[in-house]
Amino acid sequence: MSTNLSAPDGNENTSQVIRIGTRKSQLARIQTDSVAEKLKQLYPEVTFEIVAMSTVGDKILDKALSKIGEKSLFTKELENALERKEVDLVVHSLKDLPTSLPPGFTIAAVLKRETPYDAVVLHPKNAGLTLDTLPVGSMIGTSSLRRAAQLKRRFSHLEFKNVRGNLNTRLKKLDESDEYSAIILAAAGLLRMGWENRISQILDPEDCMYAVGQATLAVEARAGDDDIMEMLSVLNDPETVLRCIAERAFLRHLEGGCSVPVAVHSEARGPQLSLTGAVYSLDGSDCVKETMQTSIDTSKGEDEEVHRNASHVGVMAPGLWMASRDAAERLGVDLASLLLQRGAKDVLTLARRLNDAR
Ligand code: DPM
Repeated sequence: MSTNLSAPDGNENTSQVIRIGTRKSQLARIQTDSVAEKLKQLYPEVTFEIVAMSTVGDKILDKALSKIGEKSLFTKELENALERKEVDLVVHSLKDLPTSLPPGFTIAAVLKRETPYDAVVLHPKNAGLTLDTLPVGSMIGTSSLRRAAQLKRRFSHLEFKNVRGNLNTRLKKLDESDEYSAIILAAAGLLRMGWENRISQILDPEDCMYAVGQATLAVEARAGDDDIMEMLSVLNDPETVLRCIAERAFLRHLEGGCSVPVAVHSEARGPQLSLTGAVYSLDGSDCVKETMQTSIDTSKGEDEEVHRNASHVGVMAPGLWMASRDAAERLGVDLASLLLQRGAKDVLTLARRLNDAR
């Protein structure tokens, strides 16, 4: 007779408990809940618990993101909790995850990307207007150097000013004062919050390209945790994985980060992955922008065992063909090299120096 492993309450399937770490903001909670829901449906026998914590990025609200100078602003406390095994996985916005993760951590899932574009949220008194038709000198709130640079280039009649805080705080600052005529936010965040009625305009990539990894949820885990990695790998969306590997490789090779104005646009059309990348001077007057393509295969591929733990810019996606993951990474590196050849280095160096001096 086999040993009786059942719990004292007689429940045979003594439940495995998986703890999911999240930041405390409402957006972070919504994002984490959506991933937890998916996992519960896929693994009904497992109990998932959510553990919320504050991060440096949530606590320092009086400084522009690009000035705090800490890369892992929103991720460090969560990674500490992962390391101490207080949590087993952490849900992030991929765009907040540095392109080089600390050793021992990995991105074990990249979920299907939502609308990647930025959106304009108007002060209610400006209802009906667009960035084009706002009066000369209108103040636009954003602390993203990427958004400010591109929009200054395209809408020279507007002024720009930092706005920090979580989404709730920003909308409040917009609505309850006369400081800003409008603020710019990622459409994805607004949609997840259920605030689509506040979106008055979605910015076209011609006017404003998005940030690396924008509108994409990622799940971080301990690199050696094979069971968790296996569990999470089914969440991967092949097209998003390859686009984001290319985008992250581009940013890493440029030595970008959130303190420089770098923007991307990527598309997977059948066997073709295309990536457009650009760097801007802070005032938008200089721009180096190029597009490159590569061939990929987004069908799920069973690679050899040796490739299962291969990481591409921090992303592990064992169910996807290694050749495609390599090609996506090379695309990002090649595009960054091309931009650097065309003068991106000087543009970035100056932007960094000016931003540090502000
Ligand atoms: C990063 C930036 C911003 C966030 C910089 C950028 C926006 C900062 C600002 C790296 N992280 O985009 O150029 O507007 O002052 C952030 C948001 C989301 C993830 C909110 C937003 C939600 C959307 C998503 C903050 N991180 O961008 O409006 O999952 O991409």
